[in-house]
Order: sequence, then structure tokens, then C-alpha cells
Amino acid sequence: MRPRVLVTLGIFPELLAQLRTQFEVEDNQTDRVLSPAELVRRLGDKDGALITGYDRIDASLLETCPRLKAACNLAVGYNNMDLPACTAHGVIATNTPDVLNDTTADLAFALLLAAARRITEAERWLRAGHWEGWRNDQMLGQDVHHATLGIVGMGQIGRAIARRAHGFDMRIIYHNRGRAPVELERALGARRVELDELLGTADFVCLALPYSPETHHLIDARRLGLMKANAILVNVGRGGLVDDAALVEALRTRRIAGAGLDVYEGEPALHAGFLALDNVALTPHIGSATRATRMQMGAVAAENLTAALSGRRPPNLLNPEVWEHRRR
Ligand code: 8YV
Repeated sequence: MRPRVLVTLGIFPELLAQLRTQFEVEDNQTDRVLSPAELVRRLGDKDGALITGYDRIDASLLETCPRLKAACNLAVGYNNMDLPACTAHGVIATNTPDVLNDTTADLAFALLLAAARRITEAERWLRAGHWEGWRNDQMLGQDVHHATLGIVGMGQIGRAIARRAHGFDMRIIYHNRGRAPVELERALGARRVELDELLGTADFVCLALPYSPETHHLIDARRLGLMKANAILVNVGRGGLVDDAALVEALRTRRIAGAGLDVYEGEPALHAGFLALDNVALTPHIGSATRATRMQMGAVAAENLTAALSGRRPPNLLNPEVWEHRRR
């Protein structure tokens, strides 16, 4: 019998058709995120799952899914998966790194530019019929070129953002656990600094790091208080990295100048305060949302699933211990 697989959210039909050639697939093309109870019910008799960052795979779920061998995220971030619990239950966990780096960096830059040059605010104002003529001091924004960008999280996406910033003649500082390759630092003129120094120096702060209990509310009221008054915060990492209530307050009181956000605590709900503010550009978690990139993410996730369910080591294995254990 072919392995049974659950695909938790809508995927491109061609990818679904491809999966159906190998697996008995239960799909959810409705685009409605499954509730935890529904996920438990539907996964109970499955061998594998192609999931998104909104599906929580944890110990309590895994206890009810004895057949499950692989959970393959259609995302690079994997804070939705409890890796030690997956390992304890012999479940392979995978993600989709690399293929979305440039696309996500493009969106980070779009948000940075939008917030700096007040693009979404200006468009709303124009559509509302307020434009009565050119004025010298109309919609004055901030220069991006030659400003200082502070990147928090210098992984592959952070580096792709840095390459774009270099093209805008920005000064680049970054904060990361480890140091980026020296050649990269040299080529981009990037310097590693402590987080608090970065926040006090940068005109633009861009978050491109994973979310975990350790990075929960990394940017809180205290750290927002360290930022320059002209500073703009961009988050393409994850909701939860920022204390959204504290950010709303910092934006409302102009403690910082603006923000560009793609991710939110508790999304798709977002803090109502953001909606009332003009100095924040908002997008609905579309960092990797181009057809080409989503096709590639789908292909990578499918390859991980196929490998995991046919006894091959998946290319993007997140818990190698589970693999070593199987081979013993
Ligand atoms: C996903 C993302 O589309 O890859 C990630 O980590 O945030 C997005 O690219 C989203 O998480 C849904 O899985």
C-alpha cells in the first residue's frame, strides 16, 4: 500500500498531482488552517505530512499519531515544530531553506523603502483624494542611501538583505551569534556588533532571525527605547520577535519613526493599534510569496517527504539524531 500523506493547506495543483503519483493524499485545498483538533484527527492514520508554519507539531499531537514518520514544513522557519518531541517519536522533520532567501530579502527591502519613503501612507492619502498639488514639504521621508542598516540575524536571508543594502551604499552593521565569513564582511563593509549597540546606531533595523523561546520579544520596550528617533524597524522574521504592544506604543508616540512589518504576534490577527497608525507599512506574511519561489518551496518540501518515506535521508533534515537512530 502506498504511504498515506496529509497536505494541510492549499498547494499548487501540479504539486498535488505529483504527490498523488506516489502517495495516498488527503488534501485541504480550502486554504482554511486546520484547528489543532482537526490536525490530530486527520494525522492519526498518516505516514507523512506536508505542513506549513501554522501547523503545530508537538508532543501531544505526536502521541496520537503512531504511524507518522515525517513532517515536512513548507517554510524555512520551523518554530512550529518541537524537534526534540519529533526525535523522541521517531518523526523526521524538514524545512525548505535557501530557495526563498532572495525573495524574502526583496520583501524586506520593499518594506524598508516603503516605510522610509512613506509609500503606503502616501498612496492611501492620494486615493482618499487629499492631493491638491505639489508642496515642498509634502510626505517628506528618509534617505535610504548612505544610511546605516542594522541586520539582526545574519543567516542566508540576512546576507541577501545586506547585499541589497550594499547596492544602496548603506553602511551595514549586524548582530549574529557567530561571525559572518570575513570575505563577506569585507565585500559588503559589514561589521558585527552587540545588539544594543546596533539598536543605538542603526537608522534601519531589520529582523531576519528565527523565532524561539530565546528570541521571544527580543525587541521589547527597553530595546525600542535604545533606537534612534529617526529609526525604522523592519520584521520579516517571525511574529513574537517583537513585543507588538510595545512597538505600537513606540510608533504612536514617535519614539521611533516607523516600521515595515510582514509578520505579527498571533497572526493572522494583528494588534489593532497598527491599523490606526500611518507610520507603519503592513504586509500579510508574504515574504516568500512569488509563484517561482513557492513552486521551489513546494518542490523542496515534496522531495523531503518522498525521501523520508522511501528510506532516503531527506536533503533538509532538521533532526539528524532521528536518522542516526534509525540506522542503528
Ligand atoms: C512560509 C515563512 O510561507 O518560510 C518561512 O519561514 O515564513 C514563509 O515562507 C510560511 O511560514 C507558511 O509556511
